[in-house]
Amino acid sequence: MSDLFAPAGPGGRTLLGRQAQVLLGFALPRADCLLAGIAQVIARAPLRQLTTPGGHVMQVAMTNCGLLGWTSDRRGYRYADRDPGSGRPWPAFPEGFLTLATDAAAEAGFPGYRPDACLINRYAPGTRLSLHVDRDEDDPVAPIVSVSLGLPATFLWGGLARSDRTVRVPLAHGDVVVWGGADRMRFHGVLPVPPGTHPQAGAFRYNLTFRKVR
Ligand code: MD3
Ligand code: FE
Repeated sequence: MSDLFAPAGPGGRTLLGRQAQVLLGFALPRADCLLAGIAQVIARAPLRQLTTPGGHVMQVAMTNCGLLGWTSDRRGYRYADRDPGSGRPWPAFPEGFLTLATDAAAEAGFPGYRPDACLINRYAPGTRLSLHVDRDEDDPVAPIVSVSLGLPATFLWGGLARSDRTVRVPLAHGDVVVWGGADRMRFHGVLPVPPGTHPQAGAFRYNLTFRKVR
């Protein structure tokens, strides 16, 4: 309990819950490779601001790679094996994506992780992601691995109910968050990204979330 939220340097980790932790700087040595992979995916499956079932246009621009991709429109949220924008299958995981996800999951206590989807989120300054739970995946305890790249941001880490108090967690370029098990269904979100430019990513924050959907 006393080590929850304890500060740690690069190569260290912050425990957010029993089965949720930040691996500080874990992706830093692979960040350039990951950004190159993101550019490859975006070239074939362009980023889009999706519409929610309620008719709102999401601020975050999204695309996917892997066998399945998360998507949304007036009919609902779902995973699809094709990009609704083009009708083509999502691009495969670029070089380095799968090993980063499996290495991070193993480091956080989830050996043998085999994600089948990777959602790519792009945030311009001012963009936020409101408090939500990811519940469109079949397995409610399989971990999600999140990789932050580019501009820094502050995450909100909540509880199992929307009204539970939230903790603010700063995340920087190269930080990786892994959360599964009992912590998988917690509410979370991202505060508006502050203005800035990043040497490798320009005026954007990118986030990869690897998921095991099926
Ligand atoms: C809560 N993405 O795509 S990753 C999503 O940064 C999504 O783009 C967010 O939620 C993003 O569904 C956040 C999930 C996450 C990662 C780290 C956290 C939630 C967190 C750290 C602390 C609290
Ligand atoms: Fe989420």
